[in-house]
Amino acid sequence: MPTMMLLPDGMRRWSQKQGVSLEESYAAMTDKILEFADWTRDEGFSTLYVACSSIANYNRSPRAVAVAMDSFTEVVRRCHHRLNFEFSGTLAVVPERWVTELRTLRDKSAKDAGFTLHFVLGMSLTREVIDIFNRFNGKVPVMTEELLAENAYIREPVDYMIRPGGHARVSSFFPLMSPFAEIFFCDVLMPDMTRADFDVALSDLQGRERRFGLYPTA
Ligand code: GPP
Ligand code: MG
Repeated sequence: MPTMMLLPDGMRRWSQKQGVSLEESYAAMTDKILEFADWTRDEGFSTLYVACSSIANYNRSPRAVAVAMDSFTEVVRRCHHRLNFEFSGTLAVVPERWVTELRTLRDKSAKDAGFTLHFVLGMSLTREVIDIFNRFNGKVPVMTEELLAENAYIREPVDYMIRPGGHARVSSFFPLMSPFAEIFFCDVLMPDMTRADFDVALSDLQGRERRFGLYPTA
């Protein structure tokens, strides 16, 4: 079963556009991620990864961090009874109260639901590699691809990535072990994303010839 990764973006701009608070805008994101998970599940994906934050995002104001973390956590509060929930990332940069609640929700989540929602927090490719190196330095003879994969924030390859919000970049959000992930960028701000926008993204992604570095098959 294929895997999907969502990079939600554009909540500050949506709050300005709608003339609402950041809290209301992030609440709209919460609703939309829940919908997005259902769309993904309906389409036969095994897992939806959500790139919730980079390390740099924790340098925002305490209020901005709290609004974002509360809104992501609210997603899990509302759906952990009907899907499996996992999370990973640079957890040392995430304020403890959210890590604690996410751990509790993960442990209570529906492990055999057949669909996983997986949050990645504090993403950073350099920090990810440095932390893995330091964990194993001197303890293994050589670093291997297997060891890297077993300890990466996302262990399996991500097939498709969708980034709403109008920015054609992945910044810190690229999954380390997914060199052949197909990426779709769209202008719609995350809270405005509709099922029709999702369908356009998915049919574009599914229509691509994935070559994995090879020449096309004849
Ligand atoms: C997306 O919207 C940003 C995030 C989902 C990361 C927030 C996580 C933190 C821990 C702070 P935005 O807030 O960047 O809006 P815009 O793209 O409109 O500036
Ligand atoms: Mg942004």
